[in-house]
Amino acid sequence: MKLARRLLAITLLISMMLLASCDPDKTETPAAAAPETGTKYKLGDVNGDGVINSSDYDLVRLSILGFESLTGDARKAADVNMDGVISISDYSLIRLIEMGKITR
Ligand SMILES: [Ca+2]
Ligand SMILES: [Ca+2]
Repeated sequence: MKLARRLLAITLLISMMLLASCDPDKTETPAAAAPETGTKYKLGDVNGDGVINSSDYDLVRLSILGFESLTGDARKAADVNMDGVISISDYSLIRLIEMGKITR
């Protein structure tokens, strides 16, 4: 069971790295800080800057990997499928929104 979890974590990490590496608009700018709580949020706009772009899915990726803690409106905005969990599904949805493949 432990091995299965490790394999799942490694697969998730590799998937996210592959998704990030195939984005032609990807810039090297670090993800912006998450917005403070109490403000109105927009699903997918994790950093609250009004647009959905690589900074938003970078925050979700860092959250999934445990390097970033999303709280308040940032957490609500990151939970795009609204299942109560920040997961690879939310990351994928934000990427698809950013690429214009789906609309909310
Ligand atoms: Ca944003
Ligand atoms: Ca979710």
